Order: sequence, then C-alpha cells, then structure tokens
Amino acid sequence: MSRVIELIGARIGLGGRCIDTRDGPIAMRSAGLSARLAAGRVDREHVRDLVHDLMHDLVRDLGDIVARDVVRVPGRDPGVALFEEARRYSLELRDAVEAVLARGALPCVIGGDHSLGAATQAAVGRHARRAGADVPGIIWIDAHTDANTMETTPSGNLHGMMLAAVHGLHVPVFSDVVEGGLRDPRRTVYVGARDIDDGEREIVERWGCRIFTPEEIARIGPERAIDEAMAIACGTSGRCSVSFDLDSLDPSIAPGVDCHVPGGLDWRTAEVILARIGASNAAVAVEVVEVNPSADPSGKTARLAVEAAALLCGV
Ligand SMILES: [Mn+2]
Repeated sequence: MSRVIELIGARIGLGGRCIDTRDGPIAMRSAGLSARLAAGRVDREHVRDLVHDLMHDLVRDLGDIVARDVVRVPGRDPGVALFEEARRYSLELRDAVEAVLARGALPCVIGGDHSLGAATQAAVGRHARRAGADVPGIIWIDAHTDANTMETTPSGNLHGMMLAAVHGLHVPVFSDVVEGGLRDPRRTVYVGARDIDDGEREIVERWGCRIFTPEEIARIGPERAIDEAMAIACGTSGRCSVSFDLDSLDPSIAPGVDCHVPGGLDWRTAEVILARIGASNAAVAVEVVEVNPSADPSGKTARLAVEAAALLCGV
C-alpha cells in the first residue's frame, strides 16, 4: 500500500429512513479508524508512539462534510427542501472526492446514508474521463441494489436511488451530480444483494448486472465469488471502485444499520471478500456506509465498519 489514504466523513442521513445514520462517521472515528488505517495489521499497543507520525504519511483526515437539517416530507416524495439539500450536499462531496483523486490519493468516504454514493461514484467517473483513462467498474457490496427511480421507489428514500442515477437513469435530484461521471452498469457487480424491489429488479436485469447473492457466495465460496466479481468490474484496466454497505452483513453481527435484512454475509465471508479486494490494489475509491450508531449501543457495527475500511484500503 503506497497510496495516501484520504478520509472524508460524510455526515448525511437525509437519504435514509433514520437521520441518525449521519453520525456513522463519528462512531467509526471513535472506534479507532485513523489509528487502524495508519497502523495496519500491527498491534496498536506496540506502535502507539509511532501512530501519530505514521498518520501524516499514510492517512490524511479531511474531516467531515455535514448535511444541513431539513424537513423530510413523509411518503414517496421527500419534498423540495430535502431535494435541494441532497443535491447541494452531493455536489460538495463529489468535488471533494474528485480533488482527492486528482492528488493521486485513495479516497475513503465513510457514511452516512448511501445517497452519498452518487457523489463518490460520479467523482470516479469524472476523474477517469478527464484523465482519458478507462472508467472503472463498481463492486457494490450491499443487501440492496439501490437502483430505484422516483417512479419505482416504494419509499422515496434517496439512498435506494443513487445507483440508478449513476448508471444514467433520470433521478432529478442527482442529475447535476452525475454529469460527466456516469458509470457502465455492465461493469457493476452486486455482492450480497438479497432485498430487491420489483421495479428495480427489472432495471437491474435490463442493465445486465451480475448479482452474487449470499446463497451463491456460500455455495461457490467467497474467494471465487469476489474473483469473478472483480474480473467483471475491473475489465482490462484492473481498476474498480468499491462501496460497502454494512447491511450486506447479517443483522445479527451488524445491527447498527438503517435497513435490516436477514440472511446477510457472515464476517468470515465478508473479511475474505474485503481483504481480497484490498490486496489486489484495484480500488481507486472506497466507501463504507450506512453505519447507524443509534441502532447499536454496543458499537460492534462501527468496529466492523472500521475493519472493513482498513481491509478495503489494503492495510
Ligand atoms: Mn443497503
């Protein structure tokens, strides 16, 4: 791992069901994220004195980008105020991630509800195009496919729509955000998906996305699953971006999320997947999202999120 990791806390909960997801970055930092990224696999007890110095070389914490509080109208249309703030926020985050990429560093965005993915993923697309490079594929590790539009969404929650926008479908709130940053759905691979709405299933099938359900991963093994997923996402350039939603894990081990879906990945499986991605050095950007501390007083979800971020960053 030679690249500098640049951390961005995306303190937004507007796109989900529970606003408390905006505190995910606080929980991850409290659980030792910076030290874990800096110290790698070395026992922190033995390097405590070195961590401070190392952090300046390996990890830069850019701090938080905080969404404003706005009123969400209940139902399938969250209302103008929320739309305006989500749009404004996404543009600010996108530009911040793009600046990290321009510095040649690895953006690690911690959230925060998954609507932040529009910004991260669009930034990757925009940066690659600007550089005249291959636009990387996406590894999407999530219980959901996040492919709804305003027409198909049962909930109106933006965290379930951002990938539709990133793949070029019309989702007005994200139109400006994804401009110049669209990604090719044929190189998007879902890992751990098991809760797909009828409308989005149609969309995802039309796109031709490969989906590795938890059942298939258990059957073929996580090593083979992630190798096949990366072959699709990375294409010939060997580059992908990775989004890790904590709800991909089983709620019994990661209760601190916004949407609990039974039948998720166990930690050993997730660890193999995340470590293999990290070891490949293929990720150009990573995000770890949907940590909802209010749903997990024990803090174990935030600790797993920290470990996931570190593994994805290859440390
Ligand atoms: Mn999800």
